[in-house]
Amino acid sequence: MLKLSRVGETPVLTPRKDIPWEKDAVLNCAAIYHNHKFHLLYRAVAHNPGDPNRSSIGYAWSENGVDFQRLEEPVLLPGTCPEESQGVEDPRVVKIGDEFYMLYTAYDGRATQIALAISEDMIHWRREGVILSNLEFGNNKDASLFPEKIGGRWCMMHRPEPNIYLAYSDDMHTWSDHVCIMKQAFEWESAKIGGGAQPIKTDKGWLLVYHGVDNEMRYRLGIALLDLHDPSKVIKRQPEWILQAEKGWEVEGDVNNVVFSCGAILLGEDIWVYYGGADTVIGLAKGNVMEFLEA
Ligand code: BMA
Repeated sequence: MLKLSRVGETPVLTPRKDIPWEKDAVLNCAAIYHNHKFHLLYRAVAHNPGDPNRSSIGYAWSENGVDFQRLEEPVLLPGTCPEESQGVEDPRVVKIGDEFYMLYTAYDGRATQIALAISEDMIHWRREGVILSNLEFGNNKDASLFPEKIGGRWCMMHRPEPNIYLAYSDDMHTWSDHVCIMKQAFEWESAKIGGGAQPIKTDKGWLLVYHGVDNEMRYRLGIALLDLHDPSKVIKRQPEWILQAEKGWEVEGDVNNVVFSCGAILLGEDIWVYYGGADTVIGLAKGNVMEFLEA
């Protein structure tokens, strides 16, 4: 059974109190290994009177995956278009060709919709706008692209509550053939499930770290494997969670009892899972996935 082990006792990223746009929380980051470096696109939150929960996206990088440097300025700011007036949240990034594709949650204070941005360097992002609106499935979140075409089309994972769906597209702007691929199955995910990290390609299938929420609103992480050629087929899914909130900084924060991932990196046999702790800091936990992949 796979259980993740935390790397160290403390988070790898905490909010910089003197930086207005990230002074209150850093959480839920995309993670990519590229050019021998670890890159995070992370959600940063500022709570201000009259504007209580505004999210931007920041960029951090590291040689060893644990000690990060950060830019002073966010790479994506909310408020540049009406759909994002209150926030840009929970980025998930994949590399396609020479570019990085980010799906994130556009939040206008009411609706959550899926938006796309593209970058060559992870710092300058070109907005492509909302690609899955709330008119189709209601509020939607937890979306990630797959990093390559499947059966000749782009594939996206998304989450109209409470289950995980796939959708397909020729151009990344019009999505069809929505299909529910995973429903809540275990007690620890009895309220809802949703995508976590971007799908990671292995020779056994697409490795998916996802989240489950129980009836007490505790967020845990789980792991599943999707068929390489038809990811709507779930090959296996571990009944037990792989990470739950246990450390003080996962148990208590902006939202208590939350571990929530938007990005993971597979290096050799180990998966490195970056996750938000209590919606306030970013932690890192690792685990060897060979047994899960081969069992
Ligand atoms: C989900 C998302 C995440 C957040 C989690 C726990 O719905 O909004 O951004 O980490 O709730 O609050």
